[in-house]
Amino acid sequence: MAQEVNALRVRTLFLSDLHLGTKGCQAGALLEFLKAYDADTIYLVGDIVDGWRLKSGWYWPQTHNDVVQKLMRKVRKGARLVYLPGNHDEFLRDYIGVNLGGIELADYALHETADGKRYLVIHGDQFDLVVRHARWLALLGDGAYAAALFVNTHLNIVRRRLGLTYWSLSSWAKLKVKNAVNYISRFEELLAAEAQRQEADGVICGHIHHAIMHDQFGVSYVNTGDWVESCTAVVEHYDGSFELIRWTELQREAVRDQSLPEVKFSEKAA
Ligand SMILES: [Mn+2]
Repeated sequence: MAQEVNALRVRTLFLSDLHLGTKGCQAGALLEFLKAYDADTIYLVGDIVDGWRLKSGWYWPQTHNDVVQKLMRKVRKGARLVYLPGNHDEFLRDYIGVNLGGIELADYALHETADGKRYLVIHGDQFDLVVRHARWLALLGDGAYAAALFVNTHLNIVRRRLGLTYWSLSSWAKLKVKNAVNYISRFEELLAAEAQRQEADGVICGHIHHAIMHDQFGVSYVNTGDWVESCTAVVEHYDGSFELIRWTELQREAVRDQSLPEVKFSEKAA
């Protein structure tokens, strides 16, 4: 076992798309990450528990429980936990505004950074145009699409039908790189526009499993990524600056650094 590391304290931690309850969730890596970082405020930016998958068969190993326990332990130790449900944990949208055992549930949040900037924090499925890829919708055209979006927002059952095909960006990207790039930039543009509409300095979202930080669309766009493929998170330091953490890459670097003396030793021995 690795030596116990003192957790690095940050002002805010943003995590999304854990997809607990699915085999894809990299709960082990996530646990290590949660041991390494502590925060005053934690935002769970949607798709934390995958309710759709759980319905089609219970998958809940001990490590997934450990993740929940780890988060709750942080709450007991004084962290503020804000949970903004996404489309995969939309069953929690029925509890918006409720405080569940110290967890604040909300549709979206406006986060103020240490240096006074305001960020819209939201999962992002609300602005997902991927429903366009449902063939019957594409056939109906733009007017029907707008109507469908409205229905989508108001009828859980329709939403679930639209989303039932779990859409994996990476597998789709392999299929149609150009379309995926267009899709991502369209999503980013819409989220940036919503941030501007709400007079925020930026947006922090998840949903498309594509971690990145940029300001190509007039405001800051921050995507927290996911813990299915990329194992990424975003932290806000005490000076208000943001950092995108690519956990598996950090781990690889750490292992490389630690193994250097060993490599030298074995070279000598050989
Ligand atoms: Mn989502």
